[in-house]
Amino acid sequence: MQQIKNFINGEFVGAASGKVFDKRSPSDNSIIAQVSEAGRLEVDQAVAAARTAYLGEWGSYSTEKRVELLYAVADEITRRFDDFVAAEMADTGQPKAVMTHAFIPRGAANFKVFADVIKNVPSESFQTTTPDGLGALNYALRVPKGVVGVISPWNAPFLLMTWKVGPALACGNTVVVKPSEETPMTAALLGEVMNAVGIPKGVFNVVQGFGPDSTGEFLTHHPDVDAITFTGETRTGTAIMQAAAEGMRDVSFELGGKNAGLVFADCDFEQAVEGIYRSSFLNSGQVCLGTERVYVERPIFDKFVAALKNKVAQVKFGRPDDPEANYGPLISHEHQEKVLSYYKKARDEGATVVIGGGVPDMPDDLAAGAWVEPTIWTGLAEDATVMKEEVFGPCCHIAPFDDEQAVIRLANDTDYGLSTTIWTRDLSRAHRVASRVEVGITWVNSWFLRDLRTAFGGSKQSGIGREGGVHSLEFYTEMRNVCIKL
Ligand code: NAD
Ligand code: 6OD
Repeated sequence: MQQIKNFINGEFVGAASGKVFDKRSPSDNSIIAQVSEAGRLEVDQAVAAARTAYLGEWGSYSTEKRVELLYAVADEITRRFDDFVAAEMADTGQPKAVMTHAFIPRGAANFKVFADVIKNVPSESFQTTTPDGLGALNYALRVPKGVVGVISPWNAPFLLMTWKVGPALACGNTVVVKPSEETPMTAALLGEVMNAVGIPKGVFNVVQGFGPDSTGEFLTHHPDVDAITFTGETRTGTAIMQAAAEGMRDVSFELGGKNAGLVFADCDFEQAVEGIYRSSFLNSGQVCLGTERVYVERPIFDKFVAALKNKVAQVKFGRPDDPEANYGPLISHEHQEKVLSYYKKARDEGATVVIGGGVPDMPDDLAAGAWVEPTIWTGLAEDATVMKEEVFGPCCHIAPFDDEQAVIRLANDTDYGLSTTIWTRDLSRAHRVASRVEVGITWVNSWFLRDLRTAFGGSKQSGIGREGGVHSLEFYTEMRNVCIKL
């Protein structure tokens, strides 16, 4: 049985309490690892190690030296690509292709991109006039925040964790990472990578465990953590914000979504069907940027529903390494229960189930996994529960619309504001609609296409702040002004 430990001050350590928890396979519910649950003691040790490294060796490195090491981290991830792919497949149950083409390469890119950003950051300076006519020179020093707590979710664990660790380290901070209890493996592997390339002890630490009354809470309440970056549910964000208020720590939050896809009759039909299929069902619908509300212009509504149904009918459930399979389970039985309760609610509130709605028949060796059918609904009122709350599962509701103004109102009628996709060949319409949807990112005729130099984040209850490219510096550094009288 694989034993996964905490990574503190460059060493893999268990919990002094001896506490471990089981990590189960989403595909068949078998126990695939035992994970040491970090208690207050281990969190204290990790934060102390991070502080010492910040004030010591790491803090003394030049930007060039950090950049060189971050490139080495990216190269070592690439060298151990297969290990990362295998670990993430085991943790999430998602198909190998998703890992090899998207999630793991992004982990390496997250270090390179921010190494490049930090090399090219200019500093600002101002000449100020003074009554004696000699003037003063003001210039800005950009300094790291210190010890950053990174709390990450399970849906794209390595991508989302490194998306925070990369910029944090590039800016000269040290980190204590708390990955999701559902996906402990790739964070532990990253500890091996850090040691292999010579990242000083204490710069990167991992504490494994749960959220409330456990590791996550101990970390977010820790007084020696200077800033907290979090990706996860909006409700958890609220709890973490309360913790961060003690000591006035800064937060950066990437939270839930209830994203709309707007399909206009003038779209490239095949492209739109494929795009909505991916955005609603990739990773078994467990993508914050995914589309759970689809609005299709009335002249193509019936044809669109039939085409999307046809694509969904072709999914092949199976293990991540099954070359015939292209569709995985949900992360856990707990999440399966939640998604199935939304499926029931949709039926109770009058949905027409176009396809899916339940648990698929699986062969005996997979029957204990957390499987659910990808599901399409039509016919719900706009105030139905699944039109308002994030399901975070493989499902979407499709409704017809008649005009541009009306569909913009529908898209914006939500507490969330993460992403929108617009499918149209009319460029003027694309610009018009993109400027009016209240979200952090709008895709036109595409989805999940990311240039990591752009600002990423959510509006309304989908987040606080923006990360990406130079925007990450706003969170991972602070500016100090120096004024020199000339
Ligand atoms: P979650 O909020 O349940 O957990 C996320 C992390 O927070 C986990 O590591 C968990 O252990 C920890 N945690 C939970 N309660 C905590 C507490 N009180 N104090 C400290 N830590 C705590 O989210 P999840 O179920 O892992 O992920 C799914 C959610 O994440 C969805 O809502 C999804 O939309 C969101 N998400 C958002 C983005 C984005 O970029 N906006 C990206 C991915 C996922
Ligand atoms: O691409 C990213 O940087 C990012 N944060 C993606 C989020 C995916 C959500 O599931």
